[in-house]
Amino acid sequence: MAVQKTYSMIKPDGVRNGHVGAIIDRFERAGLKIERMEMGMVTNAQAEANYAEHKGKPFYAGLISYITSGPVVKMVISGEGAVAKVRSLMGATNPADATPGTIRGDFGLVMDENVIHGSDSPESAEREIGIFFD
Ligand code: IDP
Ligand code: MG
Repeated sequence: MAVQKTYSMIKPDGVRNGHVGAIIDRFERAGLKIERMEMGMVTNAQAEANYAEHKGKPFYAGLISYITSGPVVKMVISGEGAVAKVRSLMGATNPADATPGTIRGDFGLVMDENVIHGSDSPESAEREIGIFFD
């Protein structure tokens, strides 16, 4: 394993429902480092770039309008194997399937509002960090 960087984002429902502190606590307890962090809105252009792979899918329009609907917390996270570590702390995409003890398993209810985003590979991480941070 090597030290990696990944991009993670607490989605509008995670912020609105007051889970920011708990989520950051889980990352830090796992030994990950918050390198950069910013609260703010996601622009339409950022949302479309981040979710380009889903363009054309039935849920795409809803996903773009949801992720731009309210403030998010944007983070660059680093650590040994950070990409997979963040994905494992997040849990399955559908909160209904996510294991209790994971962020989505504990704080999410439905696929459309699943609390958190995390890059799925080191290549995605580099691309996504470039979308959200200069
Ligand atoms: P991931 O966030 O676990 O990487 P992806 O398959 O990359 O999952 O999907 C990106 C996001 O799109 C999900 O986090 C979720 O918010 C949304 N999404 C994915 N599939 C569906 C669906 O079938 N219905 C509604 N929203 C979906
Ligand atoms: Mg994904």
